[in-house]
Amino acid sequence: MKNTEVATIFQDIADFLDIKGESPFKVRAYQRVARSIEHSPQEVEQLMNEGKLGDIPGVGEAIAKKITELVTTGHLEYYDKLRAEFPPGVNTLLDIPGIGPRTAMRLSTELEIKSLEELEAAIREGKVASLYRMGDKTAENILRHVQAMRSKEQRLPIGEALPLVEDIITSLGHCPGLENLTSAGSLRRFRETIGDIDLMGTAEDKDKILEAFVRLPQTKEVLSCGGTKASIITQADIQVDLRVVEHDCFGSLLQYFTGSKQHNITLRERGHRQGLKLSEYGIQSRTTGLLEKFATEEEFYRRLGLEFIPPELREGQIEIEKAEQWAIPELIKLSDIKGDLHVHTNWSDGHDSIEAMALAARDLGYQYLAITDHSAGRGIAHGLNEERVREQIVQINTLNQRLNGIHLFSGVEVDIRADGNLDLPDDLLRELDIVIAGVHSAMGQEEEKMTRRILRAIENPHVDVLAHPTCRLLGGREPVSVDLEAVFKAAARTNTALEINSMPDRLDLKDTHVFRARELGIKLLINTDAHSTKHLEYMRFGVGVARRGWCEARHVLNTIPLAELSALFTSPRSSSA
Ligand code: DGT
Ligand code: CA
Ligand code: CA
Repeated sequence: MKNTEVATIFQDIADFLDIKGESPFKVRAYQRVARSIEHSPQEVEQLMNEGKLGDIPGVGEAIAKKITELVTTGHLEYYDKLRAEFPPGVNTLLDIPGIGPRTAMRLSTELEIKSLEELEAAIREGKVASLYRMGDKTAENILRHVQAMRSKEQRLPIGEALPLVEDIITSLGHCPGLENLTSAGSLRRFRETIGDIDLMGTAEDKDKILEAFVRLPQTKEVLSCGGTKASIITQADIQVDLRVVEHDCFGSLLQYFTGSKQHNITLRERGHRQGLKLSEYGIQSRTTGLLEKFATEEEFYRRLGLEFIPPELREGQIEIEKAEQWAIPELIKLSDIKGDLHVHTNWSDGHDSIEAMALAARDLGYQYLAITDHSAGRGIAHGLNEERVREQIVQINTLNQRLNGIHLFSGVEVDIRADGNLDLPDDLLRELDIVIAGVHSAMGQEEEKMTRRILRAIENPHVDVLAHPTCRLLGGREPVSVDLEAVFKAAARTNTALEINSMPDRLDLKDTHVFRARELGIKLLINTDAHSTKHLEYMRFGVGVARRGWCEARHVLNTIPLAELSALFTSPRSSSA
């Protein structure tokens, strides 16, 4: 639980007690605790673990007990009981961030609002703003929180969010005077799903840019516009915030709003120990009050004695420690990828011919492409049987003689049957350059059975790669139950590569899995699993996941040049490294 959340609970308690007419001393005691927690440079959880809650001003034994209960269980009985004394409508409104007991009471008693919908309607009708001492600003603020709550409920997969943002960036790119337009937040960090989209830019005339932004064809609804920021809801029902500032403070703005929140908190605590106060405006000396501005993130991090940290690593894990030691790895880039080793053609369930796929791959600057159509397993339409695989090998050889600038590897995506057997015989698999094995059916197996099944496939010496290891579909299918650690160990032992599948709804392995696999020294492949020439462009999503998993080019097999890879494929797997 974060300090702000804990502080909010104690502020709410103060308000409840006040509404109930309790002694002002008691009310003020809770207010004081709320404020000290909010401004504490250290997380209360950490203080609690160190037995130092008493160090927080205003915290005595009784409050320390309440904090401990709250932080360890996520609940506070005393608070729940207080809440229960108030009508249910009040409690519904209380769940909206930015609405405390006082406002909730007023909305409930003066306007008889009991639900989110009623609240939103009342705001739109101007009823909330016309309440005594409420006003437009407060009402607008509440509306923003209500809408933020809604959009938090549905996170957009990055595969949908990224093109949307690129569209907006292209449209806005025509605005004269707007520079440095870039995304921040979870999108820039390349998280697999995006809550809302944060854009940053610099300009002299901010108003003009913000007005152009809210008038974009993508805009469905304008939430706010003015000062340095505008917020819209797009046609795709996702919120986009644009912030525009002057050049000289762009670095700290971008850094702050790229987050993650945890990264920023850790950074801020570190700054605090250095006598510095970090914010979106810059870095302020806590002794002199002097504010330094930063035009770039590089300068911002350097001022803190840190190496630049790529956004994909900013999750508040080990990145700050590594940056202190100047040991941030050179992450893999899309341009490091020399070929795609998992694609389908119209021989199985793909749309395009082998040749069309080859030419599209060449256009992307690749040196090689592996054709890996499906085997004729259960539940796979148009899978290839033994005979068709042999025919395809012949065709690939012919094409290789004719095509310049791209080499085709012959391969297959062989189905791992429910019992762990493969769909095609070993003597055929031996003839192929690359064999990818994957689960495509019986996904509901219990963990032990699924793990045994996958291990069995990995143990087969002809299997070079395990495809989409967890089979999850983002927003569609939960991952299969499998002991991934056992799979990783087996992959490491047998020198089987694991795939990062770049299909935007798969992204499988995911970032944290990639991190672990890389730690264990497992070879990774970034493939698209393309079923058409267009899909080959999904490679960037897999590269993003690999970067979040701290991968350098050397961790990824399909960054090596054709000659080296060919040599790998012709030697037996045990000696390939
Ligand atoms: P999302 O939108 O849920 O996918 O995730 P983010 O990371 O884009 O989060 P968002 O849009 O709420 O805020 C953007 C960044 O702004 C966030 O990553 C870090 C910064 N930020 C927002 N709220 C706070 C805060 O309360 N404290 C700190 N230190 N940073 C914050
Ligand atoms: Ca965001
Ligand atoms: Ca945001």
